[in-house]
Amino acid sequence: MPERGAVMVRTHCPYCALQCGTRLEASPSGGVTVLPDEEFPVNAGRLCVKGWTAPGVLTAADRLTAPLIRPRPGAARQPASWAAALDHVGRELRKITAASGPDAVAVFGGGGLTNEKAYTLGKFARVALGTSQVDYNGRFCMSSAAAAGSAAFGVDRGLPFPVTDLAQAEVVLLAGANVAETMPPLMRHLEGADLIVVDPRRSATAEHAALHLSPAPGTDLALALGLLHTAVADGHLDREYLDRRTHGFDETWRCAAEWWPERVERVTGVPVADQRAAVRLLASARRRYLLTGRGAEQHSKGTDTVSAYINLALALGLPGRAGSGYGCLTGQGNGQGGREHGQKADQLPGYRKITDPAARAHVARVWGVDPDALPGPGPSGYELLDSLGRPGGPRALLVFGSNPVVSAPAARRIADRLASLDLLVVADFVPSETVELADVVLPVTQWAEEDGTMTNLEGRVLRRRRALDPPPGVRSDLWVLRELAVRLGQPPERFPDDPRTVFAELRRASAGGPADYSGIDFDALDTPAHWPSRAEGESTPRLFLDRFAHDDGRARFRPVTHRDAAELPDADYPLYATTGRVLAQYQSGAQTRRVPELTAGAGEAFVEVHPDTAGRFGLADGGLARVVSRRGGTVARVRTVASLRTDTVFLPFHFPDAGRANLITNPALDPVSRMPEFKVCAARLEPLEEPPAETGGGPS
Ligand SMILES: Nc1nc2c(c(=O)[nH]1)N[C@H]1C(S)=C(S)[C@@H](COP(=O)(O)OP(=O)(O)OC[C@H]3O[C@@H](n4cnc5c(=O)[nH]c(N)nc54)[C@H](O)[C@@H]3O)O[C@H]1N2
Ligand SMILES: Nc1nc2c(c(=O)[nH]1)N[C@H]1C(S)=C(S)[C@@H](COP(=O)(O)OP(=O)(O)OC[C@H]3O[C@@H](n4cnc5c(=O)[nH]c(N)nc54)[C@H](O)[C@@H]3O)O[C@H]1N2
Ligand code: SF4
Ligand SMILES: [Mo]
Repeated sequence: MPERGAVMVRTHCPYCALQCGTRLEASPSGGVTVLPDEEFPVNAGRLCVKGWTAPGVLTAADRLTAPLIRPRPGAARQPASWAAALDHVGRELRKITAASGPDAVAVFGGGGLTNEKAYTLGKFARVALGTSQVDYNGRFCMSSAAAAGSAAFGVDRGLPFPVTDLAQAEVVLLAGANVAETMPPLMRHLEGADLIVVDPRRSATAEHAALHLSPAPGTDLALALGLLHTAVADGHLDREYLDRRTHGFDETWRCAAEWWPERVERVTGVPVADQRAAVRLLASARRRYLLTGRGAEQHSKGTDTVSAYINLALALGLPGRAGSGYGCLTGQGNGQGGREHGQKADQLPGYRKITDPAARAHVARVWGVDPDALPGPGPSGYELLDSLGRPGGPRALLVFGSNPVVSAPAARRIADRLASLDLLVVADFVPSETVELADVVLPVTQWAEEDGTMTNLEGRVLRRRRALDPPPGVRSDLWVLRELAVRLGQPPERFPDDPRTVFAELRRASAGGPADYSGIDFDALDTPAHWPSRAEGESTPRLFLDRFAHDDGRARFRPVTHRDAAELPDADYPLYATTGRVLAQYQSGAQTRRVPELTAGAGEAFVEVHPDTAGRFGLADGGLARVVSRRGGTVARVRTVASLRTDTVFLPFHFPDAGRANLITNPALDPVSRMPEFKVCAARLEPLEEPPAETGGGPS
């Protein structure tokens, strides 16, 4: 029972793509408590520690509550009224555009933005700014899986089935996903299955596995080819399924035929016996799933790697069959919706292509503009960030929902690019490391203070609901975009700031596209609605049961073969360094580093090292090390882990300043998805003296 005077609101966690259902209780005194929503099937009464503590960010001591402006280059920032801040940004943007053209202004969005914000941000870039220079942090997250999924199935929806289907699985292969830490409530649906975990580390998830395969970072492609090889050699090919539902197996087999198990063992380090055991386990079950996460995807060959895993799933006849399937575990809160509605460089709403004349005509009609006025595709996330302030590159950037100073690869280089801009505008609710560099800071509302929709990893569209009033001085992202658009000469009615009105427009803009939301009613979202929804009330929890989304209804094998990571260990940098996440921190840590319960156990940068390797480099457990690559060095506390490969070290990327894992990561890009190689580079370790007194978030 809510306390007297308290209001109970059903909404969802602000963080990951699971979008656990929550009940918020806002007390009249202004506080808010969170409880899991027992009725929401994804988390069914559970939350992880980040979900339980999410209200802490609402009341963060350093929460942004007034706009800030740097009046002149080099001057200190000062608080300003909203009118002054928006007028200043409008004037500067008009000046830059007049001098250097519309592409001199760039936009960087985020997969945590609601559908309405992501949609409006893309529209704002194309219509109010007229720029092609727009992309978002999902490029660093979902892009490889999206490219491979679209190629195979004709459409990209992370999971083409509800997570509750996994509860019936007998075997689940998790490739590069540490869900025990990154989506803990998901583990409950996996309890009945034998898990095969592919991870260079014996991760928390691997601890639950029936079988743990531990390839060297960057060698999954060889491993997946080898598993396909063994599956075929041992007679597990589903010929009937191949003939009826797929194209292109023969060419794919010609690639996999060359990856016999002994060769795969030499490249990956996974013993032949373990490869065979994995195939035997997969083949022994009727209900089986193959899921990929960032460990397999964040590579300069991420797209081919996901394709290789999909090829394996297709050869066994998994996708599009009740009780089986392939899926990619989407990451950010709105990682799915955020990649559908047009904040991506090559995209218009509804997952339409910006190069498709029919798509341009449709969306331009909804927006009330001339299709020829819409710009073409722009550069990908990393390429966009790396071009900032260079000759011919953008001179201004607007950031909504990302903290690239911590999360972009080769972070020092990107921070330098941001610092070289004439104008950096950041909308956020906390002073992130990227906010610290901004010339104009715009303080915005958080999850519990706003309405909107999010689309979780199952393509399920959800309602985010407002439970309490934002602090005075804070405005919504939609309001900010409308006010800026008006200052750029747009009619205000073209940029509504009411989420319900924006969603109604998004329905029309997405109608007929691959991610079709036209049948979804904002006010009826207590009833699950999985896209595509082409008619009022239609929901599609399971895709592909009858046909795949290609014109002929068949899935496509994609022939791929192994290649090395962009950088391999050598005499100077003898180790593989890989990066990822821990349970108690989220992404760049901008939010979770402000919650004391979370920093208590995970408050500073660390590096996992095998004890023998630590000894070899003169390091002690609990001491400090510099982890050095060709891009630079990062400072981390040594944690010796006996189950780790001796040739590999692991760093979480949640920490700021000198503790940023991204000071060492390699920005080599996948040729198809333009995903950077977050998951492997060559590195060495150096012991470091303890500094006299600790400063900042990282041990610097
Ligand atoms: N606690 C927490 N949860 C989160 C997030 C968070 O920041 N913190 N972020 C959310 C987001 S946006 C995302 S994208 C998801 C990510 O979710 P995951 O993909 O589960 O997360 P990661 O830790 O990045 O990577 C998973 C595993 O990949 C392994 N790995 C490294 N290199 C390789 C390799 O070459 N091959 C294979 N097979 N594995 C490798 C790492 O050791 C790691 O255990 O998590 C979401 N949930
Ligand atoms: N080395 C390494 N680097 C990685 C990864 C890795 O595995 N290894 N993973 C990559 C992946 S998968 C991802 S998704 C990225 C994520 O990295 P980032 O893009 O930096 O993600 P966040 O830390 O979530 O940053 C979101 C920022 O936006 C703010 N914010 C949140 N919601 C809103 C909103 O609604 N409006 C506005 N205006 N602001 C908001 C938050 O306060 C925060 O400052 O990192 C990538 N970087
Ligand atoms: S698993 Fe994800 S959505 Fe659920 S409580 Fe944790 S962070 Fe929030
Ligand atoms: Mo992500």
